[in-house]
Amino acid sequence: MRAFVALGANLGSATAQLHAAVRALGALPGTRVMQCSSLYRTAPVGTMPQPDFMNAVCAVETTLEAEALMQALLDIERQHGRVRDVPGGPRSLDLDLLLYADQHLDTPGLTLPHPRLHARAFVLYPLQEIAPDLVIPGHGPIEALLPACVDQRIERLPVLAGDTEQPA
Ligand code: PH2
Ligand code: MG
Ligand code: MG
Repeated sequence: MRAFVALGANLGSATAQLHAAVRALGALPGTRVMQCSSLYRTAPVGTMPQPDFMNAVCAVETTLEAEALMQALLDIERQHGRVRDVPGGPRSLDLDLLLYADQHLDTPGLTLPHPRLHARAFVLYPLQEIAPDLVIPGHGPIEALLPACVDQRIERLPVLAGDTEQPA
């Protein structure tokens, strides 16, 4: 199945964390990373003042079921030092399952499609970069969702591989 994973970080070596996360995704059982977007520097969305984020989106092909994949993402977060102290606060690594094939799911641990993906520039722009024709189940074509996010600051960074840049 094809799934899309959002990657984010705004603590420590954010870019290095995202690269490490891509490697960890590719090492999951039955899972291959098919595409990665550029890195994006993005203004924090939400009420809490915090540093800019680095964000990206990857497409994976996986034989894992959606809930097993979500558990694996949480394991990778923990292995990379994620501490869940302040809800919505800065994080060293955040991996969100955005879409899993065209599956709809609503369980305590996982909602698919991700409930906020359609309103977040830091997800939609990198997702559009790797899947421009994507139709978000329940929300429509990705390009139709972008105009509502134009007020969210986002900057596509030119270099991906080997980058050591950190958020400002
Ligand atoms: N993640 C959040 C809340 N706000 N803002 C940006 N720019 N990038 C994120 O990844 C992000 C956020 C909760 O997971
Ligand atoms: Mg998140
Ligand atoms: Mg998360």
